[in-house]
Amino acid sequence: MNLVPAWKKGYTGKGVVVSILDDGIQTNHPDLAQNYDPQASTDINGNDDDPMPQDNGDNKHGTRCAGEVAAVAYNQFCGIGVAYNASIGGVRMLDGVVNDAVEARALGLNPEHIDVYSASWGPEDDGKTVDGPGPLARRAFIYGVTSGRKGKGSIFVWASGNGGRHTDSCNCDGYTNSIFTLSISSATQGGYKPWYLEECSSTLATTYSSGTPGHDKSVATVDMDARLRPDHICTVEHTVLAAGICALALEANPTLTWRDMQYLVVLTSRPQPLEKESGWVVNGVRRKVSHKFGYGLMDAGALVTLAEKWTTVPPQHICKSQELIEDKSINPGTTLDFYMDVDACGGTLNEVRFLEHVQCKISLRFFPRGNLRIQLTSPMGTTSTLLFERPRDVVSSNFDDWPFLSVHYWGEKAEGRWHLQIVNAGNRHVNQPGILKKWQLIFYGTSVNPVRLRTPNGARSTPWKSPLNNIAFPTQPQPLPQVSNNFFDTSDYFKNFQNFPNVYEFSGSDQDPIVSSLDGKKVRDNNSQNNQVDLDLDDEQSRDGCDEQCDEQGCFGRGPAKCIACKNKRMDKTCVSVCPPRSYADSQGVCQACHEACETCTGPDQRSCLTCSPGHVRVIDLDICLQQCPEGYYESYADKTCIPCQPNCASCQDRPDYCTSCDHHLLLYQNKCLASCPQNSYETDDYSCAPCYETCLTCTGGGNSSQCVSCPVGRFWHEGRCVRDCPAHHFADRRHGECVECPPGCGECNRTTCLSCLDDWKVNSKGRCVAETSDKCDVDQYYDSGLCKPCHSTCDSCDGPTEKACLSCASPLILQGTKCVGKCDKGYYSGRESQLCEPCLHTCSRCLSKTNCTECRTGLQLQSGECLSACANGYYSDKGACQRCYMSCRTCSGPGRDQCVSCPTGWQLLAGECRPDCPEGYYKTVYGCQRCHYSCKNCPGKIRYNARGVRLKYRYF
Ligand SMILES: [Ca+2]
Ligand SMILES: [Ca+2]
Ligand SMILES: [Ca+2]
Repeated sequence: MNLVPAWKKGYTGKGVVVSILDDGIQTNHPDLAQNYDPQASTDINGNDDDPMPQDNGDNKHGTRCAGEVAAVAYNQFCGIGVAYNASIGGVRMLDGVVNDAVEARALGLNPEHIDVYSASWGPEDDGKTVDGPGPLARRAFIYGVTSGRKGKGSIFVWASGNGGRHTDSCNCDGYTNSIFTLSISSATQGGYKPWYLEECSSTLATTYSSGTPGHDKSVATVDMDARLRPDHICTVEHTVLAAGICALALEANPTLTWRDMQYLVVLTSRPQPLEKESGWVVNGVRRKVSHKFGYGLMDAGALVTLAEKWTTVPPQHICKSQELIEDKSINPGTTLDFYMDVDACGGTLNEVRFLEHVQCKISLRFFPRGNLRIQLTSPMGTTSTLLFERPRDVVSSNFDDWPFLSVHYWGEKAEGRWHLQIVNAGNRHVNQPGILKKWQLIFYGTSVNPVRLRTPNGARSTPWKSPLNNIAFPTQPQPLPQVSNNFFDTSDYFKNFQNFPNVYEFSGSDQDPIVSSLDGKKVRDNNSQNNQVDLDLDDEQSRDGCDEQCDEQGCFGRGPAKCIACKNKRMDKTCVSVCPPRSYADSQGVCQACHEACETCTGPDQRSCLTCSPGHVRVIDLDICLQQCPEGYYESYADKTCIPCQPNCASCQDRPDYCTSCDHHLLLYQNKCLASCPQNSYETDDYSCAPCYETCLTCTGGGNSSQCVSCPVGRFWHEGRCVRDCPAHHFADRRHGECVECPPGCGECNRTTCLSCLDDWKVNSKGRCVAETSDKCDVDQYYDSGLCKPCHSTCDSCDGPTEKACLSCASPLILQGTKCVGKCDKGYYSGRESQLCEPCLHTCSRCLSKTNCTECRTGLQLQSGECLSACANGYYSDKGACQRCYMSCRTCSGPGRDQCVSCPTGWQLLAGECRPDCPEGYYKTVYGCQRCHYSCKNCPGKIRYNARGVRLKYRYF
């Protein structure tokens, strides 16, 4: 990974802070202790500041990594060895229940101080899960990239996953599939893919893992919490290693933003050491990229060299295509092709001409989902696989607005025809066609050439003269020369980089002394550090006739540009009374440009906006301006704000409580996210509720009339159906709403007593029907063809020879149907007064009495002796039995106090907990607690203030 050149340049991570979000780190290790940074550390599991791991055998990997790191100071296989002067902290968070709130606390720890967060966890790597961060973690990501590192953005280095042995796809993991995370895969020392590698199009680059054969095998058996990826010796190291390399780049250039870092990794990673593995393609800007390794092995030498010369990329534009509602059926055995012509928001503020990330948001239903392969081809001809087949994914059938991410189009143009392909490529049998409901493309990138390097003498090449000039990327796919293997030979790295035809070309020679950086952060020249105007020594100084904007020191000529110093503010070299719009006065009184996202502001960065620029929307709870509302928010068009969806909604529309998808497998029903489906509906395999057949009250499935569980008043359950009249020889049990079969020979009955008998039968003294012929014989005999024959020994009376022809039993046996048994079988109970085994209610598989079930039929939930299709409010289902929710929850998904899904009236839901009121730092809305502005400790709600106490001009509900 070419570390020596970076170290030779003197970069060791000094001044850069890295935090490892895992199960803790060994803070007192002799070699780690001197770099240990308590401000980059906390213990969420232990609720204290010391992230020292528990020494109980299960939580070794943080410790082990720290140990291995420390063992070799220059160990090139561990991140801290890589950046051996970086400050290192750790967050202990995986050694306990990991939920949204825990994740958000870790991701949001001290973002002003921590530069790089390293994480290697996410949804279960079982090859069938599709899940991502919850609302709080999502917000922590957005806040991190927009406001962390004083607005330059936190760097989240993320492992692409370890589910290779379950053929998992990292694009089904919403953490690594996020644009905010720098996703890192791993390779063996020999340059091959390790057995646990997951392939996907969101992986950016690769580092070596220190995996050794034999070692790898043992870890497959480690049993861990479902939220965790299986423990592995490489899991931590390879992301920590990438984090370490990022730390070197940040030391080389502390102004790098989170997007700059991704650019640098794309541009400097090397495919060559990993080309023994198949699957490399050359994209439209002639870079090799792979689903296994992204853009290749990270190269620390090249990264710091490029970082030194790097100029912050222009602001991110986000262009959303239309949402194409297809509603096309996906037939087994076919390949479906869909096309979309996009203009990349040309001519608007959102225009994207140079791509970074591309998301393809898809809603579809197909069973089994794991059979599908989804591919997307760009206008420049690059095909990226958004989803590989996952043979184990046979439990679910849907993707709901899932934003598949590809980084393979980086640098390409967005405009043109995109081609989406859905292939039923797996081996599983498919019973019925699926449906592609809709898809949408979201382009992230810039409208101007993003790559502008500083020339060696320190001046910058002229940035973006005109958006129409200097289009550096080829606009058409052309036959291209192969990328040579020594292209990234680091000895001559930069020369090659410059000379490489047409790729990320930077050009121009006009040097502008006052270059403002593209995010609006003014780069001041050395002469204008304060409010003093440059003095021209030849000019005569005077105190008379000076412009009114000059202060008492006077001037050296007429007009506001000739002041010695300014009375109020200064813009460029002119004194002004107030700074113009789209600027603010810095501490020296000099007007500086606002961030591009701000129309008016109090500082240079994105979170200092007072009002947003045209084409921008304000994310109200984070108080930042963005081009588009992020996931989990909806846009209020009237006041151009992004309002968070209600807790539990993954996405919503028009209102916080009008959910269009749900978090963490809650059920979507009538645009609400519920813990269980209401009566008259049942849970489908894609986590929504569908109505029962009209005659059922509750049901286990829909569509046809034979999946009823219980019936409305006036109907009776009979073999899965709800009927108005029970069939012949059945008793309509009004109390229990079911039809009960009469005893043998009965025409009509009343529970267990015959009221009338069939022809040729008559009621005997015990209220049972016996054959007319029976009184020709003794009680324990039956009549057959003119002869009296003995009953089976278990019967007291009978109408045939076998044990299944009893009409009554010899004491102490009891009658179950037509058989005498010592004890009632499963599904029957013995009534206390009658010597009969009576059938349980149709919903029970075991019972003590008609109304006291102890075990339910499959798919039903046992609640206080009743078998229901769903647990009552206040209960959740634990393996078929309803258990009580924590006392503060109205409904819940588990027993914990933070597993509430809804709250009692008047209570507030926050991070899964119901509280009588919103905690400090939040304020109350009808949709739950919302976070106060980051500068407030507490806030009243409707009126919100920015950092300087200025009242903001927007309305909240
Ligand atoms: Ca602790
Ligand atoms: Ca995974
Ligand atoms: Ca990512």
